[in-house]
Amino acid sequence: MGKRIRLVTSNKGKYLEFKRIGTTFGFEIELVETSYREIQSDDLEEIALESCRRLAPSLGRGFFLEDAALFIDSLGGFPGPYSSYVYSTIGNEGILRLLGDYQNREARFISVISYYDGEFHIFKGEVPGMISEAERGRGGFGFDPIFIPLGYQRTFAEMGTEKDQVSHRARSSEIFFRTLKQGM
Ligand code: ITT
Repeated sequence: MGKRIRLVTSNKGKYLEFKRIGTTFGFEIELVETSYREIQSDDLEEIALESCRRLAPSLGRGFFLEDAALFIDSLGGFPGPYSSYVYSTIGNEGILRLLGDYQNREARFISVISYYDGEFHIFKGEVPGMISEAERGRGGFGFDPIFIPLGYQRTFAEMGTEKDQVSHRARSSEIFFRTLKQGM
């Protein structure tokens, strides 16, 4: 069995992805469901770091959390740090409607992991791509049915576990787990 490390999230889809990716690096991810208040900021790193700081006194060493967001170029980076709120209000359908028939459908997903081991560490991953014309696929979660990573034809929701090789989370996780393995 791998080394156990705790992840704080309320998002089951996110947990399942970290669990799968963690396994490939020899880590066992344990889910911690505890509520905390996120600060508002344009800066994902600041949000992730501050959330981690708030949880550190009660959770102690050896946990991480992640703040992820979708940035759409034609919408000036919207929904960005408001991704969670936008997803739960207007959802994928609302995003497609907002984009209408804009020619430029470029977008990116960013993942920022914040880890506490007595000190605070940040690991960032990004994947460029496009917003699809319609929702496609049943896998994944959140905005997965409308995001096509650069170099692919399928949405994240159509890719299944192949998403683990190319996503923003795959990229932030890779640096994170490699660094952890080296003993920081
Ligand atoms: P926690 O903060 O509790 O971890 P959350 O769902 O609020 O859960 P984020 O703030 O990181 O997580 O995510 C913001 C929104 O972006 C949220 O609606 C997610 O569903 C969505 N999202 C994050 N990562 C995603 C991914 O890999 N694919 C599709 N949507 C994603």
